[in-house]
Amino acid sequence: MKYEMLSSEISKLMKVTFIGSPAVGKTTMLRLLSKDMIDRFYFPTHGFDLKTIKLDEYHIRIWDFGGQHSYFKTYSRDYLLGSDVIFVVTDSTPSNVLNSRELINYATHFVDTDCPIVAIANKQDLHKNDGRMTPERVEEILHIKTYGLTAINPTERNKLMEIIRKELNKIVIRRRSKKDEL
Ligand SMILES: Nc1nc2c(ncn2[C@@H]2O[C@H](COP(=O)(O)OP(=O)(O)O)[C@@H](O)[C@H]2O)c(=O)[nH]1
Ligand SMILES: [Mg+2]
Repeated sequence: MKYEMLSSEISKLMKVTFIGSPAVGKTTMLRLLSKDMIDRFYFPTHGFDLKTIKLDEYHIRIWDFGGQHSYFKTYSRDYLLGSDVIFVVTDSTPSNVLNSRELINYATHFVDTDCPIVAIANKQDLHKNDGRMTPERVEEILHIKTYGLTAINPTERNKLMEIIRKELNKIVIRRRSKKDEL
C-alpha cells in the first residue's frame, strides 16, 4: 500500500527539457512559469538552469540550457537523458525552423522512443510583420506537434501551462495503458 503511494508520487516528478537556439525565448518561457517555482539551481559550468515548478499534481523539473550550440553538444547527453518530454523552441523564422529540425534529429539519439518531442513556435506576435511562420506551417515542416506562443506576453501564461499540462497528461495515460498491458 505504502509502496504504491510512493511510486505514484514519483511518477509525478517529470523532467521537461527546453532546447532551442540562443534568443528564441526559452528563458522568457521559464519566467512566464516562475510564479509557481519551488526551487532553482543554476549550474554555471554546464550553462544551464534547473527549476522545479508545481503544476497541478506534477512537480516538473525544467531544464533551460543557456549555452551556445557547440556547448550544447558537449553536455547534451546529461541534459537530455531521462527527459519525459522535450520542447524544441523556435522563433518561427524560416532559418531557425530549419535549425530546429537538426536539433530534433540530434535529440532523438539520446531519448527513449516514448519521449515526445514537441515544438513551440514562439514570437507569434511578429508573424504578421516579418514573414515568421505560423504554428501550422512549422508543424508541416518539422512533422511534430507544434504549438504557437508569444512568450513575452504575460497573458499567454495559461496557454503555456495548458500546453505542458496536455503533454504531461498524454504521457501519463500512455504509461498507464502500457502498465495494464503487462
Ligand atoms: N517579440 C517577441 N520577443 C520575444 C518573445 N519571447 C522572447 N522574446 C525576446 O527574445 C529575446 C531572447 O529571449 P530569451 O528568453 O532570453 O531567449 P533564450 O536565449 O532562448 O533563453 C529577449 O529579448 C526576449 O524578450 C516573443 O514571444 N515575442
Ligand atoms: Mg536563455
